[in-house]
Amino acid sequence: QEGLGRLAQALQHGELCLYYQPKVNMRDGSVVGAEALMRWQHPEQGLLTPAHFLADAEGSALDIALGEWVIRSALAQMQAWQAQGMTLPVSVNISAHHLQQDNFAERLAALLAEYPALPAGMLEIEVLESTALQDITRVGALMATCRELGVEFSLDDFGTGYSSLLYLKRLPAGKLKIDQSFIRDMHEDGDDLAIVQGIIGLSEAFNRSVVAEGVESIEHGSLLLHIGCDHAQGFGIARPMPADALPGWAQQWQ
Ligand code: G
Ligand code: G
Ligand code: NA
Repeated sequence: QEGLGRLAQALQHGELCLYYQPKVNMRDGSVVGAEALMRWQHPEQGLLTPAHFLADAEGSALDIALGEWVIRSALAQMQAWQAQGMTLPVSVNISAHHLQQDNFAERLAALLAEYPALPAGMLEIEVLESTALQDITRVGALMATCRELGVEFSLDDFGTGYSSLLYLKRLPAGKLKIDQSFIRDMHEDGDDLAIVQGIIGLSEAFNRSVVAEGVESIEHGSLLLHIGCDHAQGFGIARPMPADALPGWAQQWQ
């Protein structure tokens, strides 16, 4: 497949990079982390987001190579930031296909070992609730193994999957990310607000932390604080940005 070959070449030629979108604690103003988001600096088409190229790779060997590149790049970036005096946990998006490889935990341990000065607890893996997570018992055991290495998990787009509550019950992920579709209109749509409040209540009952995605406005932020969700990510706080821009952004945000 031509698209896949070109994407593999992009990986080899260093055309891929990670953008970072900050996550903040709105209550005390601190920057609590950043999500790494893949970009392709395409020589003809300019900067491409994953929607334009990542679907082709799903479920392929390239999917795994890309995921390992993302983990290694995020670890290297955290180390570089740390050398500049900024300690910032980073979350990466890992596909269900990659996560379910038999040697995932061993490979992750090997990647972490390349960066011995970084506490493993600074890396977080975002997992989509997806039908592609076939064997939930096995995925739960895998998460437990990775957590022993210190790596945290979050359930991404929480509430949009087919079996969110089952995932919540069975998967030892420390964080829930409330999907942006529920945040967008929650100040006008009582159903959305009820769902957001419900997810916050579930997170408390299950002793997980919660992050709101898609926080675009002051109204979103103040309503979330009012109903007990302090952590947020969204265009209203910052758009995804190149790694070099983040230390400067964090300084002026404080
Ligand atoms: O970056 P953007 O806002 O366009 O991201 C679109 C979607 O692509 C996000 O929902 C995210 O989950 C996914 N995505 C971004 N970066 C990566 C990545 O490195 N790996 C995988 N598997 N998905 C990613
Ligand atoms: O689901 P996930 O966490 O991977 O979502 C990341 C995607 O959401 C990226 O494509 C990012 O650019 C996008 N995103 C982040 N914040 C906002 C926002 O406030 N509004 C909208 N519409 N998209 C956002
Ligand atoms: Na994500």
